[in-house]
Amino acid sequence: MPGIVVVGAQWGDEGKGKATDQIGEQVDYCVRYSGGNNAGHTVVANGDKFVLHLLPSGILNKNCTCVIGNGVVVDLDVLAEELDELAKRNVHVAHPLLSANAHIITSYHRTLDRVIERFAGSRKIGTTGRGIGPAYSDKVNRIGLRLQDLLSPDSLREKVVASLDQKNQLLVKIYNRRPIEPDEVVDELLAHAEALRPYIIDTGRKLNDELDAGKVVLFEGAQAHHLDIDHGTYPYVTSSNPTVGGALTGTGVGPTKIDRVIGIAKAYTTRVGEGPFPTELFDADGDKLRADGGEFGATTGRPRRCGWFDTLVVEEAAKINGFTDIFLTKLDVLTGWEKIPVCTGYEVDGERTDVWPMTEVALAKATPVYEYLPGWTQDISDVRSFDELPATCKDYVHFLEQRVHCRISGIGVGPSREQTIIIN
Ligand code: 2SA
Ligand code: GDP
Ligand code: MG
Repeated sequence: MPGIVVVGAQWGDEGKGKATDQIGEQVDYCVRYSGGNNAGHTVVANGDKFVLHLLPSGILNKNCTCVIGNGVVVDLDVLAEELDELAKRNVHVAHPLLSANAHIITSYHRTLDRVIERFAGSRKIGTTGRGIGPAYSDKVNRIGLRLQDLLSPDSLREKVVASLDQKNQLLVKIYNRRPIEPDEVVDELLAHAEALRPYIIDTGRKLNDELDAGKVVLFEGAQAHHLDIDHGTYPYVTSSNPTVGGALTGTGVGPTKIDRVIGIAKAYTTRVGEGPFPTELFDADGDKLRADGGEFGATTGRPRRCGWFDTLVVEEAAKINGFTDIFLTKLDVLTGWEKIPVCTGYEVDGERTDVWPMTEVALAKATPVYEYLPGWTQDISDVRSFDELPATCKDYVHFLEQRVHCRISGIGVGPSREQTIIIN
């Protein structure tokens, strides 16, 4: 089993960190392929909680080499801080290998992200403010800085000057901010250069060589299908490709090396930031899901919007990414509801549909159609085999499986590594 991809099936925070950490025990490499430190991936290992933003979630597994692929945008301060934080907690990990082609998030990207959001008013996206969008914009505009530029200070300086030329005009004339001094930025970046030099490599070549030698590589998605710049609820999306294609372009590995694509889906739905969310609850039920599930942003601490499981959301993700199987997480959070609503269709302009709408206008009008499944009261957090789950809980899992047309191969019944049911 050479290449395994983990992809979020909803709007993020499905529990990808926990799944990646767990699979990380059995793989040789764990690679981040998209996004940056906008991600908040939680791993609970031996009772200790770690929230990883930029470091791959396999980092806590001693035998797993971690890689930050070319599709990632890297904030150098955050990389150093995350490694320091682990060391302070007496967790000594190997430094990840870094793609020479990965782009850099600078202080001006962070500034622009926050200023643009502030000026956007009602059209804001609800970004994490980590500079993600501006860094990817520079990449696409071909004025980005890459990790390899840290190895050539003169060329780095030229690129910073060129990039700031446009941005300073915007900051001063439109946003009424002070211009940014190129030398300050160059100094900030070069302060990291010597420490990073040994780890900046051609990760595409390395991963392919290792895959050819029979090693197993796990590609860890960040964010999720419906936050994808191409397939998500545009414009309320992140600026990269969390979907399965991003695992290829974001690392330099071909599709023939991938033989498993695991979708991670929460047993209900959450979203953080702006954008459409048909099953969102605005009442006490939503507050209860948020409280029971601890639904607060792992990076920003923002309360997450909560709602019922939406089969159209997950079926679409399963189809477009070609999920081989799904891990259903946080099923324990649903314990205690007498009836659990599941959205199995939308009404749009009086017409029923059971597939994801094509246009944002149709999605904005979609009202969910629910089926109601009986709940269960038994605490399932200590259950470790599917057969031991309450009958109504098993029925809930089977119902979702049928509606999303994909096998559920694992169930999360708590945040710890061992609180998992594997279904063979
Ligand atoms: P950005 O910062 O440009 O990527 O924001 C664009 C949209 O993408 C959403 N986004 C996320 N959604 C869920 N979880 C994310 N990570 C953190 C977490 C979020 C947090 O694990 O909880 O702490 O707030 C994440 N990262 C980006 C974002 O909300 C925008 O809707
Ligand atoms: P990610 O971004 O997809 O890695 O998810 P986050 O870490 O942002 O959010 C998932 C949250 O749910 C974290 O606090 C996890 O510790 C927790 N979690 C993951 N799986 C389960 C589960 O099966 N049950 C419960 N109760 N919590 C879980
Ligand atoms: Mg998260």
